[in-house]
Amino acid sequence: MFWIILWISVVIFILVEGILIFSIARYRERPGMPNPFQRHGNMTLELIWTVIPTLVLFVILFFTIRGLLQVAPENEPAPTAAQPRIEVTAIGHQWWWEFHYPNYNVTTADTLEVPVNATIHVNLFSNNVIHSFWVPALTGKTDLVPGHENKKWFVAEKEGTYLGICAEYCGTQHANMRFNVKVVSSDAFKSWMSTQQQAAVSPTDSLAQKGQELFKNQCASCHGIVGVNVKQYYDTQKECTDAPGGKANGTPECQLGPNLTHFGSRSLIAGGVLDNNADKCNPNNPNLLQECNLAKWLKDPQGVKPGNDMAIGELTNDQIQQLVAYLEGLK
Ligand code: HEC
Ligand SMILES: [Cu+2]
Repeated sequence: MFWIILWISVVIFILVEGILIFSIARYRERPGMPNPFQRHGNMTLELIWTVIPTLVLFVILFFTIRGLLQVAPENEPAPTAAQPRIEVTAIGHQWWWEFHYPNYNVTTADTLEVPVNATIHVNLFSNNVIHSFWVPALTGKTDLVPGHENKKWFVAEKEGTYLGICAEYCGTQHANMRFNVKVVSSDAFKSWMSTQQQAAVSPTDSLAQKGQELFKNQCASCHGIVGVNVKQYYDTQKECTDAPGGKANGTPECQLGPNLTHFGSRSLIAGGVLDNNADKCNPNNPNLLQECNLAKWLKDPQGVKPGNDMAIGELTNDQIQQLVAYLEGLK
């Protein structure tokens, strides 16, 4: 449709500009010329320049309607052995994405991992402002509207990692509200899922153990780690509602920040504002604070992503080293 409209416009542009330039040159005023003939109310001309644009617009209308029918949503296919159905709730926060898999009781953030050739049924939930779920290479935009349950479905036919973004302005860090859709084989999905379902590993080295203590003291009010400060994954769609019975942010069932149980296996930090470059995050790296993005984040979350909800006091470099050792070990 784009190319058709473009070519129609190119033809009209060349025609109109051509006549204009020709007239400017051919009929320009010369010394001693009389006033030109004044024409008014010519029926033939009026008809020509009304009918031609009308016809052009009808041609465009035809291709527009054809395009609309091509992209109109079909009904969600019934699940089969070859094309199973994976249900996930995408929860829009200011400003990061949480993904809850109700049938597996798993909650993660920043990356939506799904099997190839499956029907991905996405429930869209927000309890704050309107966001919009958009993965340009896989599926169109659908809004997350507080108090209104939207849903959508899509099928990814090729393995790979696809960029997703929030497509509805939702506050100052709206542009840093990205996510990945990681499409993997169904076997890889199963093994990823069985890891995700386990509680976090207990750290064995002393640096990471100190990191865990720090986490319990300074981070557990906003972040959940299964096996440390929360018993199981929580479903913020159910828990963090404004409705009666819904819990306030900060209760164990409804944390303000992302669930970190398997943070070390994730590839993005805080809505994709940084990559989780774990290879640079060996706690013995002498340039940890310059090279490891997790360390940068912990050093100054407000500098990296101004206005975000992670407001913490300053950590010492030793504390950052301990937290990096602990969190990157949570594979
Ligand atoms: C006041 C609540 C709060 C406290 C306390 C807090 N955080 Fe956060 N944290 C957040 C929020 C909210 C985000 C997401 C910010 C965003 O992306 O906009 C976040 C993001 C993160 C992320 C990125 C996670 C991801 O999946 O992208 C890490 C890692 C993290 N915090 C670690 C910590 C550590 C370690 C501490 C303790 C020193 C801590 N946080 C204390 C609220 C908090
Ligand atoms: Cu948003």
